[in-house]
Amino acid sequence: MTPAVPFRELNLPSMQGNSISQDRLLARLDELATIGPIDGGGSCRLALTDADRDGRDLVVTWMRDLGLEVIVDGVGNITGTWNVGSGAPVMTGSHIDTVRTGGRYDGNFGVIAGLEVIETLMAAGLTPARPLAVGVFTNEEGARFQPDMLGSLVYVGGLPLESALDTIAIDGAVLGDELQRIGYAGSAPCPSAAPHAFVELHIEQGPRLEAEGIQIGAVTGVQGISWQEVTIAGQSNHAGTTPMSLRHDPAYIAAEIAVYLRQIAHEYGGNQVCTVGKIDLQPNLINVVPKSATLTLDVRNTDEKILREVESKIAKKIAELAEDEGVSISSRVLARFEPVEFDAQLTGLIAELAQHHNRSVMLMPSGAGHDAQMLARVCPTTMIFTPSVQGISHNPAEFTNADDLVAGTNILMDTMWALAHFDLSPQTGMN
Ligand code: HGY
Ligand code: MN
Ligand code: MN
Repeated sequence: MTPAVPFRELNLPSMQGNSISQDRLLARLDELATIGPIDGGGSCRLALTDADRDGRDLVVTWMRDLGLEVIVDGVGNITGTWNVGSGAPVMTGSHIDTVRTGGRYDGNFGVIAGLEVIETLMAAGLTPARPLAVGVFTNEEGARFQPDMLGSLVYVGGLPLESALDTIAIDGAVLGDELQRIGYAGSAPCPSAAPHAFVELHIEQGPRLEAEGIQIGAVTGVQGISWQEVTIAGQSNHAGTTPMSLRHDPAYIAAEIAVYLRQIAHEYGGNQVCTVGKIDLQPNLINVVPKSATLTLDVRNTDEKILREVESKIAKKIAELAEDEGVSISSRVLARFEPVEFDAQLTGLIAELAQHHNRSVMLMPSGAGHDAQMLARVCPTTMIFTPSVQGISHNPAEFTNADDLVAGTNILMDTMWALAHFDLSPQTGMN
């Protein structure tokens, strides 16, 4: 895989002795982590909550302090652009919304690293031939509103703005109302103009880099994701008087579904993962056989054909369980994205630059969803991963060593510079 960018001919910022500032990078990560703080040093900034608003306000302040042009689009995506050079911008960025038990690096690192790259280049007096942009995408996590990557999906025209604004949160709020309430119902049009290229820097959020002793992941793509909500309706009854033979117990079926998901993941092995992350029982009381159970299924695989096979086996199993127990089942799709392949030449460039920075590197797919998988629909896109200690993420204990954060950010800086100075021929798909 030979990168299309002969970066050794380009006087990269690192070749001129420039490095990003570790202190500034860590200080911003620490400051953002103080917004929506939770025990263990992580954050809870569910999309479009007051904490998300406060995080947005802080990032917009940093952007304005850098003199970037800040625009907000109709679904609340924020873009800070250093308007230099000419043509479509080279873009980076990520998200600052978190799951309820978020760590301080997931998403935040990609946004803050993008600002750090720009600040370093400005301080060095290096002006790129293209504008550089940093995106902060709305509701990447999909924890409050589904689907995940909703903001970047609208950004690239994959979801009409009107549908996005009508989305109902798990707490009943309406997305458009929440955008208005927090002051981020922007006027910039959706979808947005396609960037020249998009590179997202993110923690791996898994154990592979650390386990293999590798310092950088050059990401080849993102696995397919299937999210659904299953509602099981049974017969609420007295826990003490109702014989087992007469029960129609939704909690029992929910548990059987969770056990089956574990079994089928083991049966397929490989990249197959299945998760029941949320179960809601009603009336949720110790001495009442539940009336209903509502659970979420998160099923992923790098192979679309296998993913479909697993989905249909799960659907068949759920129907059999419901029949045996005499309960009724309804389900709705919360998210469904096929696996995405990133631009092989850009991923090759990441691998080359990692080696140039004396960092060990391996090509790997992403187990987690990312905004990059949406930007890949409109421009050449790739990702850079840095290791997660013990592979922990979506957990306040999430941690990445400072030297890995710095190396990843320096590689992002060189990557953005290279892409701003080397227009690939049309056949390579670069615009
Ligand atoms: O669920 C995911 O993979 C991402 O964190 N939204
Ligand atoms: Mn993320
Ligand atoms: Mn996440």
